[in-house]
Amino acid sequence: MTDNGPTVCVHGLGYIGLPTAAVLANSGYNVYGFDVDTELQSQLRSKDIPVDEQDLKRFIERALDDGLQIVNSPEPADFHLVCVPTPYDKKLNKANLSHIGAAIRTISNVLRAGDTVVVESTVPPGTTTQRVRSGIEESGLSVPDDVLLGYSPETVLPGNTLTELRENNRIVGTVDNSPPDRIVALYDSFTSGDIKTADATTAEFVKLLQNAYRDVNIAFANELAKLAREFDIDSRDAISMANSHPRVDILHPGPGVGGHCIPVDPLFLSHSSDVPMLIKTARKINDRMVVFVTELLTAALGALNEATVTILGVAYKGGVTDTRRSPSFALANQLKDEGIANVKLTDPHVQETDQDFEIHSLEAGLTESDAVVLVTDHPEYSALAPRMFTECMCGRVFVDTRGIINNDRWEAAGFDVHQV
Ligand code: SAJ
Repeated sequence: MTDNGPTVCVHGLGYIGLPTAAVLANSGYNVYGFDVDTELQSQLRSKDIPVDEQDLKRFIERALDDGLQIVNSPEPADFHLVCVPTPYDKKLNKANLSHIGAAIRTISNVLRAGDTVVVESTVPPGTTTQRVRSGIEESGLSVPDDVLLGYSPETVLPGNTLTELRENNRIVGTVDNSPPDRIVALYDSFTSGDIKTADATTAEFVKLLQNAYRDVNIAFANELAKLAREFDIDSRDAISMANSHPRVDILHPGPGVGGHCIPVDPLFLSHSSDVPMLIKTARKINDRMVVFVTELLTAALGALNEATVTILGVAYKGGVTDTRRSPSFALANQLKDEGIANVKLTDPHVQETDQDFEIHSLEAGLTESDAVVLVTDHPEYSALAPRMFTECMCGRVFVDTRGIINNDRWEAAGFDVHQV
C-alpha cells in the first residue's frame, strides 16, 4: 500500500469483487477487501485463492503480496464498491437484496462526507436510487450532496475474467444525475474499454437486458433445433448458414442455459411486470431443453426404465468448474422422473457438488452404460476417442447436446449418434 493514494474498500470477495480488488490494487489504489465469510478471509490471507482461472489466480496472488489487504470489517475509504451476491428468491419470486442491505449498513458505519459508493451487484432497476440511497441516508449523510452514489455493472465472462475486466466497455450510472467523473476515473484506471455514463437505473436495466438478450437468442437457437428435427435437418449447419447473412447472428442450441447469471437476470426484469412475454417464454424454452434431450434419448433407447445413462459434463459450460444451475442436474432429475434406473454424472473438472449426485470418473461412469449424453462443451470432450466407450458401455447411444463430437467417427465405431 502507498501512504497517501486514494483508498477503496471492496465489499464481497466473490468472482467479481476479488478480481476487481486486485486490478484496483494493481492500478495504484490502496485497496481493502472485505467479505462477511471469515473462512474466506483467512483463506485469502494465506494465499489460498478459490479461483480456477490460472492467470487470474496468479494476478490476485501478486496483488495480495503487493498490498491488497483482506480486512475483518469494512474500513473507511474514498470509494466503497459493493460486489455482494443478489440471488433470486424462488419462493418470494423476487431478487433477494438482503446482502446488499447488509453491505450498505456496514458501509454506513464507516462512511464519511465526500466518499463514493458504487454498486456492482446485479439488481432490479431502481434499487440503487431507492433502497441503496435510503440505506445510506439512514447514516445521516445525504445522497448526492455528501455521498456520490452510482451503479456500474460487471460484465465479465467467467473463464476470461481478467481480460474482460480490463477490456470490456463499462457503464457508470449515478443517482440524481450527479457528475460521474470520480467513478469514471476509478474504472478508467484499469479498463481500456469505453466508459459510458447514464443514470443509475438505466445502468441497472442495461446489465439485465444484456443477459436477457443472450437468453432470448439462445432460446431462439434452441427452438430452431427442435424445429430442425421435425424436418430432419442439422440445426447447427442451418444456423451457421443463416449466420452468413450480414445481419443475422444466432447463438448455439444446447441442453439449456446454466450459470448464476443468464438464467436468473431475466427474472429481475420480469418478476414485477406484466410486460415481458418474450423474456419469460425464452426462460421456459431454455429450461425445457432437458425435456427435448430426454425425448431424443427415449427415441433412441426405447424403454427407459432399465437403462443406465451417463451424463458427460456437470459444469454449466465448457472449461469452467462452476456447476451452478447446470443443465446437467436438471437433465439428471428429468431422467430420474422419467424412470431411468441409473443416471451417472462425470466431469474432468468437477469432483463433487452440493447436489445429491455422485460424480464418477469417466471410466466408472461409462461402465455398463446404455447411453451417453454430452451436456457440457468441455474442450477435452470434442477430442474423446470411442475406444473407452465401446470397451466400458453395453449400449451404443450417444446424444451430443453441443454438437462437438465428430459424428462420422462415432458412427463408424458403431454408435447411434443424435445431436441437439
Ligand atoms: N449457452 C448456450 N448457447 C450459446 C451460448 C451459451 O447454450 O450459444 C449456454 C452456456 O452453455 C451456459 C449458459 O448459456 O450454460 C450461459 O453461458 P454464457 O457463456 O453465455 O454466459 P455466462 O453466464 O458464463 O456469463 C454471462 C455473460 N453475459 C453475456 O454474455 C451477455 C457475461 O458477460 C456476464 O458478465 C455474466 O453472464 C454475468 O455475470 O452476468
